[in-house]
Amino acid sequence: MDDQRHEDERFMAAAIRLSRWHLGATGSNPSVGCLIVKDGVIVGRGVTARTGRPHAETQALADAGEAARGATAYVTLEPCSHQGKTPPCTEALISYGVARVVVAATDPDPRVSGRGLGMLAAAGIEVVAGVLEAQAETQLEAYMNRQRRKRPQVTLKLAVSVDGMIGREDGGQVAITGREARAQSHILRAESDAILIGIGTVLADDPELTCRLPGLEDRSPVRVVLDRRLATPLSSKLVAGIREGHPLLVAGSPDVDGGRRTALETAGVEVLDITGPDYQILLEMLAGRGISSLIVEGGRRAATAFLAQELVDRIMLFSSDIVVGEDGIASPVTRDNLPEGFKLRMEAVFGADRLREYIKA
Ligand code: AOF
Ligand code: ZN
Repeated sequence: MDDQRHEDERFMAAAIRLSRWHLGATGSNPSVGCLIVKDGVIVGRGVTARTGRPHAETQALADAGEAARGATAYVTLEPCSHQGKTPPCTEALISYGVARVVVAATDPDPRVSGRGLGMLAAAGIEVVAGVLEAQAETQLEAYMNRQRRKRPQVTLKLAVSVDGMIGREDGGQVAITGREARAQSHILRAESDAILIGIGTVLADDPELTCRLPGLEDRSPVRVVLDRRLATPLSSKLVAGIREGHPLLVAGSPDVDGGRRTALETAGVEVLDITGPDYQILLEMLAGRGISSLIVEGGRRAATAFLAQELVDRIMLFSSDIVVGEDGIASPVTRDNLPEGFKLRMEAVFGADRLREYIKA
């Protein structure tokens, strides 16, 4: 590999690492990373701001200031060419006098797609596209998925005991994984836009579904409950969390008695009308609100429904050495019983537990 290509890949890898910083925290916008490099030295850095603006490039350029003149900009996603809520990043790159722009992935957003690269080239800037494209696509996969398929990327998260169980029939909470694995699942929450469970799990476990890692509480996902009869208790921790700033959506039937609906709405719940258990429609509604990534976190019914409707794109399977025994609830997925078409992408150890990530080919 020639020296230039090698240097481009090295800085792009750093830009991709930087882009992870705001994953799941930029609203409908992807979390993009940008580095401005001059004579082999990073002179400016930026990552898409929380809630989505300003974009990565304008922040990196402001950080570099005059040093951006004649420099190379490394951007994980094609710079935008549209006049959105902020002026296009291509214009900023041109006016700061950047000499080269190296891009990893092109932007499927129809307002941008290819036009960003074209505008830069037309201004006499050397444009190199496709550097570490596959890695950037993986980093941006939730956003790419929403743009291309008009629905969020769905991750099924399961914690499975050594005897293949995810809980106990009597409803008591069973700690299947340990502290380290739980912390990792909270990182997953921080990096996701939304998290979903069924009403059965609400009633059995009264979960919060927030990210409770110190300092990351405000990275909690939007919480969604599948609750046909609108039975989510007003006294639940989910409802209490609304006052702490964690939105709660309840997807239920429009036929339910209006009193229930009003009570939930008064408590700050947003009720989504879904007429049946067709979750493709629900996913489209979530995508329409800018949600690109969704974790399905329980229980067995919700997991089974999403699997049966072939709406799962990724499985995060935590496994432990705990034995649940006789009255256990069997997991719809185990290492030896994967749904068709899933392939292992990553395997890691967290304390005494193991995480395997499977992705649909
Ligand atoms: C960039 N740099 O850091 C990001 C980009 O609503 P707007 O105006 O903020 O535009 C959203 C679109 O901007 C989004 O769909 C995607 O095409 C692009 N995101 N572009 O140049 C960034 N986050
Ligand atoms: Zn932009």
